[in-house]
Amino acid sequence: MREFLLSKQGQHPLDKDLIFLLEDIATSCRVISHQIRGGAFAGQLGATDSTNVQGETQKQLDVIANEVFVRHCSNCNRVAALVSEEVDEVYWLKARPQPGDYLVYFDPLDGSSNLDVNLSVGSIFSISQLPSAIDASDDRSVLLAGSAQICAGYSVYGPSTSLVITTGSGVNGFTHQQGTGEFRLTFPDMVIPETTSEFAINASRYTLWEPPVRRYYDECIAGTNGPRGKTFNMRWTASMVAEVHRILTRGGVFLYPEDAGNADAGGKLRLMYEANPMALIVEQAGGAATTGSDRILDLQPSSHHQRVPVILGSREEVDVLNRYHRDA
Ligand code: P6P
Repeated sequence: MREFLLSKQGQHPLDKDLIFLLEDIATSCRVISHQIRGGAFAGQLGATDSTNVQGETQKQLDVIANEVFVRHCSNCNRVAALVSEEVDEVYWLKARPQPGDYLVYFDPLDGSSNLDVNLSVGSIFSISQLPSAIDASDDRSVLLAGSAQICAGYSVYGPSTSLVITTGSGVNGFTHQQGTGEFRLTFPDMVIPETTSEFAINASRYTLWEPPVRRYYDECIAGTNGPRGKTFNMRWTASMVAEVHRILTRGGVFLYPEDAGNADAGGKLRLMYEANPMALIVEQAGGAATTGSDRILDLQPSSHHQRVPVILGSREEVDVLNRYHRDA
């Protein structure tokens, strides 16, 4: 991966410190992948007796994955702060952060409810830079809009371990080669098809949805005799990373809308370390990412664990959903 990142020195020069940080993140993903694949032997597939800031019971591997990210991201002396799904407070690494220092936001193990049933899970990360010198104790400094991200990526721990990254000039996919331990470029310049016939939503929440989402879903399942005039397929893997990777690979649209069950919390998915990185990746691959009314990357965060509605994927379908929200 390093040779690939260095090769981009021409068109879009990457700071050497950013390359080192990305290598540390890639190492985190390799270590987490190894821990997961050995989880059953180490009796680590189960839950702890603690809950995270999200109010979710933490899996042992959630805690381990968080520790791995913290340990490796702390290597770089340009990392000023870490924001983790698994930790309530902002983790400041420097007493006097400097302009240009990195802010790293991550969900160390997304979809961990899939672990004990051996389904795909992943890690999601986002990197921004401090715009100005600040007092380390000022947590508001990490509340940057998604459009400020300089890098975003995720790793899928599935049949193979993939690492997908954007640094603002397209999206590239790497696969972990077990023999050498390298992440080798296997999916250069990933592009999301403009149209799709595949949608992903947790349909068990149908009665909770707002009208525009029900309208979209009803029309998809109405098939060729319905208003869309074509049949759709549905997928739901309860792992955002796996859904996004499928969409990057063959197209599709993913929805986790605000509904009557999560409206008080603002939605289900978290803005800083789920929606923002995935929105940057999807847009860089030619897709779109909105809340139904706003472009996700334009949102000004109000807290570092803020939740938002998420609709992302093939541009044509996201446009249909935006229109239905406007009509409503
Ligand atoms: P549900 C995993 O917990 C997650 O945050 C996303 O990765 C995933 O898309 C969603 O929640 C699954 O939600 O309603 O299926 O439990």
